[in-house]
Amino acid sequence: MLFPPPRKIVRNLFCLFLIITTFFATSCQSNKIKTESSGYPITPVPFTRVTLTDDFWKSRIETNRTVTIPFGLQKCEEEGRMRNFAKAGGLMDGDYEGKMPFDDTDVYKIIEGASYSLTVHPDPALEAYLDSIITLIAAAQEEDGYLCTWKTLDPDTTPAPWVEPGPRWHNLGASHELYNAGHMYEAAFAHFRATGKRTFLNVALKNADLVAREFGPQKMHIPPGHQVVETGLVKLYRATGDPKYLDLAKYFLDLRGDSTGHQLYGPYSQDHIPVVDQTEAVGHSVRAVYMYAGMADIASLKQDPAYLHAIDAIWNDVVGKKFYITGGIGARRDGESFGSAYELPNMTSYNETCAAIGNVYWNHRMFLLHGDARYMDVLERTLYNGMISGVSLKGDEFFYPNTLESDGKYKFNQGALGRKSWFDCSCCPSNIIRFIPSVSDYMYAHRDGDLYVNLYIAGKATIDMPEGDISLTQETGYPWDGAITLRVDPKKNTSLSLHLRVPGWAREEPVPSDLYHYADAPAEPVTLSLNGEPLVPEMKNGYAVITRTWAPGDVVALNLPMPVRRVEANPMVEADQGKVALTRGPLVYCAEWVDNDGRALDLVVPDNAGFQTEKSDLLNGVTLVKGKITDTAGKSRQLVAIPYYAWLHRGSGEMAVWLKRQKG
Ligand code: FUB
Ligand code: ZN
Repeated sequence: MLFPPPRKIVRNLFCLFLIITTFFATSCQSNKIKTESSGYPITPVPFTRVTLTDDFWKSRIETNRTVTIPFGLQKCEEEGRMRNFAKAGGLMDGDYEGKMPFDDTDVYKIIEGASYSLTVHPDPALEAYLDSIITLIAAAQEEDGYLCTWKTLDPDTTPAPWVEPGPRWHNLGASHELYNAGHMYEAAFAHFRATGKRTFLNVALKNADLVAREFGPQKMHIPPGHQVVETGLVKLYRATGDPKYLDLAKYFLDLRGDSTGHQLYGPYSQDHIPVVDQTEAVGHSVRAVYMYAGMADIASLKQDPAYLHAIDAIWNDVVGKKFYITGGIGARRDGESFGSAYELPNMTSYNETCAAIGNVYWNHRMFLLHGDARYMDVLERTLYNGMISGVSLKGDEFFYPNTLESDGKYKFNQGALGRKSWFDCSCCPSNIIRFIPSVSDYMYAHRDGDLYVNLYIAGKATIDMPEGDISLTQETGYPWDGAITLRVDPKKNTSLSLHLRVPGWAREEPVPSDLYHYADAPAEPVTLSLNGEPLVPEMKNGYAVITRTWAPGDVVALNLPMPVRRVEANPMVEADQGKVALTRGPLVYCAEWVDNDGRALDLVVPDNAGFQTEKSDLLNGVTLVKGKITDTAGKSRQLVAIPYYAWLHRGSGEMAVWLKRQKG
């Protein structure tokens, strides 16, 4: 079954009536995004202008489209998330189904991912199904714009013991009403952008108008416990050009650490001091990164130096002290939160998939603000390791935490030892669904006469530069191979600076801080040629910059040597002392029991061990890393390591990213 049949919908005449009236009511309004510019100094090239031809991401996106999206929709239908909207809209009887006050958001996030998917892969059946769900969502919206199904259905009961029942906006630290709203805004923006239809956007705007009426200095003067409404509001600002939404986003951020209207929630919700005074990443990691993304939006769109100063400091704290080599963040299981500086345990590492995705959102914004490749280094490391590990190769099972070590016994994944098909709190699967289709959003960007190439993924892009349209065609086997050719095809001869990111991993800097360093001989140098002639480019902020007048058919070849590299952690990271991690290009490797005689935690990788790589058909065609090593008993062993993202597809057992360097 491709999609769960929208049976309750087509049968319902009332819904048909709603569709028709909504259509007529909205057909006179604009179907274009008002502020197409992102509002950042650097403009990202949207994924809609990029066609991928690679094996790695294209197949992930296709799996997301054909497996994960339908699977997520089916789960939402089975578990009552769709019915909750129908019930709140009076289309059927019954109580709220679900254990979380934010089950609505899974539906929103899947609509967001499905909308992005539709943009690059039109699918009338999916589009019609989304129309049906949006009709239900619109029905669930109360007269004045309020929309949160569990509250509408019965404010006197609660889906979870940790949320107090009560009227609207009661217990806002836990109720997730504005968290629901934020994901609704983000999804509505995506749906509008993808389809040009205002159906969902109008629901979101009506809700945001209510929020704008009810929250303010002399009114409800309380921030939400969980951030995301801020970035959602910024998107509504982009959709409409109405500064009210942008101001409201800043208002909510400024409320943090301000106890005049509420008792502070504390560091868990980043509500201990004003955001502009925050310099360290604390508390719940997903809340935090969504907030930092929102702060970046305000720093840029409102050109606010205090915001900029704060997120720069927080970024240094994360990347310098709280960042796993896999790109994971949020070390502590307790409170799903950041740990203290250098607190990066392996076996118990939490690293929620949502936090990795939020970190991508945040770092992309940091790049758009600063134009420095270091943010893309963080983004890339997260993308290829601690984010993509969150979904199985088949696309129907998920990690919530992404641990760096397993003894094959500890059920680290919400009570399971393997990826699970769904969770009571299914934020991670639905976040994967919304994120994957837009991966190519992060590849290219431009500012004036500068064109940035940030990620190496084979495909073709058409970039709308002020100088005229430019086509870029990338050929590469990345992430398995660091040879990249880029054909530049301006419509006519065009003068511009091409900024090719030379990843930190190819510049002897695995991360842009002293948290990790390479502990072996430097790799061969990176080389570059233009139309076959070697070129020594100017290096600026991590980019090889080639400034010239480009002619159609110019070809740049960049070669990023990809030897297996040994990484060591800063001595302050206790968990990694005496250990080494193996990486190759952007990929972090791990040893899994199944390839290593049933064990992984007893492996010893001496400093003089040599490594070979071997292309394989395993796990959808990964390149293996092999080497002669020993074990803790002193026995000679053959190490076989696989990319971290691909572990736990072949049964559970020991796994380690960080391997001992010595027997003792
Ligand atoms: O609270 C909503 C989501 O549920 C959070 O972002 C996740 O960490 C999970 O706790
Ligand atoms: Zn999650």
